[in-house]
Amino acid sequence: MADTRLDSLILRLFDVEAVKFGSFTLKSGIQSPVYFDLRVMVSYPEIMAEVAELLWEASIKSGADFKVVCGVPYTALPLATLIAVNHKKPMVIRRKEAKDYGTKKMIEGAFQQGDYCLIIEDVVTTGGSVYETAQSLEAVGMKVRDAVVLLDRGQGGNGRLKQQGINLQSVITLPKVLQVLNHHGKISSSVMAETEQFIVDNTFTNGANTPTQVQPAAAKKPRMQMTYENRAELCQHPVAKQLFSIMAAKKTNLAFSADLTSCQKVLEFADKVGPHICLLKTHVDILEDFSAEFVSSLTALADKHNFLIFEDRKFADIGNTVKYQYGSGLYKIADWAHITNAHAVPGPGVIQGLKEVGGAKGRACLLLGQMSSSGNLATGEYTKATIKMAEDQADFVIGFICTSGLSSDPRFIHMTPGVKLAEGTDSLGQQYLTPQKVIGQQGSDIIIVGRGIYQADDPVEVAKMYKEAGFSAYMSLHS
Ligand code: 5BU
Repeated sequence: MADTRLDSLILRLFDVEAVKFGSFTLKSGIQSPVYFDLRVMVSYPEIMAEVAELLWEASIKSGADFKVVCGVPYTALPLATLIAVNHKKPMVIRRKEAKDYGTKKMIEGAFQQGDYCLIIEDVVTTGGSVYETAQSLEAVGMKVRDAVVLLDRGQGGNGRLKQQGINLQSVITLPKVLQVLNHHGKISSSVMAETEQFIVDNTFTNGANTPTQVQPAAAKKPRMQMTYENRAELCQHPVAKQLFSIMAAKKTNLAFSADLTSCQKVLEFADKVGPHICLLKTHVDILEDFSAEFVSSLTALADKHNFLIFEDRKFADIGNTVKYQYGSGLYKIADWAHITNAHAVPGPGVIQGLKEVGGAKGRACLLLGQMSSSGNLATGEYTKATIKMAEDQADFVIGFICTSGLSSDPRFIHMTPGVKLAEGTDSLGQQYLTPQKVIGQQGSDIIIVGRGIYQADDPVEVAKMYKEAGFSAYMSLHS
């Protein structure tokens, strides 16, 4: 009987696209073949009612004893409300807004010190949101020992919460969802197998191997809600620290990609747009007249306008070779570029090789976690492995080239190329997103703009527009 109820709920959730299969980037940056978006439930009263009832029954069956209920904001708020009203249990509301920290009460509602509170959640992956909610409740004097969730993704959240003294009861599990959908012909056996493998590969154990693990204790807020000033303070690498400080001081997250073929042109643009950028990106191997004088002039302009220089070299060879490519030859990149970047494809040796040359000179490196061009292969497992590689050598790797936020660690800086004021493509596979989308929605920190600026009729005016668009997207995350 119970199974029939669960089966029909799972099928309904699939019908209303609360569960989807494909390729999705999770909050942690991990690519997942399955995604739950239970927010849509609010549009289906019968689903809401059934979910609330099943949550209630699961909590009672587990023997949870509590006086108050609290939903993890936002999706579980209406569920907690239904439970509170239907079963005459008082509810409290936890505020989520970062700006309210310290100034307003984090928990609204009437309760007694020592009251036990049941936490209600829609989906648990790592257990992080439930734990945060428990901390807020405990901070005001309530006690938490039980939580109930509609869906446990089975990636270790349960175990982690247990370690924190919280019993998590779930109504459905991901294997159950897969089994029901496969049984009813909604997903193929290969999708089912792929998703099962994903769960096995992405189970969060006692801390190892997850991008969220490196988040320092000092980082109380999500990365995107932290100011550049806060992040500069947290960074240990001097280049990362300096970059965040420049972004804060100049109020800009714009990097200019100076993809011009004459030194004179690059220097002219650097001088003109310099006041509006935090970083200037070069491809020195496209310059027809590269010289040591060019390097000293560019460095002088970087000092004059307070921006850093990033040579977009994309190293991709074995450690021993990249050492020479970085430090020797015509360009001697390590001598002048504050930042360079590398593909993760050769393995960690590429970073070690670069570090041998650049480490002593105080240089920093970004890894290419994702690319902007259509059909590129830097996705899924590759991106995940790249994040891990960055975490393992965070003394030299300060962040990523990416199209979306990859790490929750606020010390990692995320830079995104493929940016224009309007979305679109070029004829060779480049894909453009807007500053608002990149910073405001995708979780990146810096927009990299080339043709959008240097091909404009008035590059300086347009650079200001990009600066304004990028910075207001950042500010919108703080207001
Ligand atoms: P555009 O003119 O704004 O399209 O130039 C984008 C720049 O960023 C250009 O120098 C590229 O080499 C660079 N780039 C990119 O576009 N996409 C990527 O994934 C990476 C670098 Br990595």
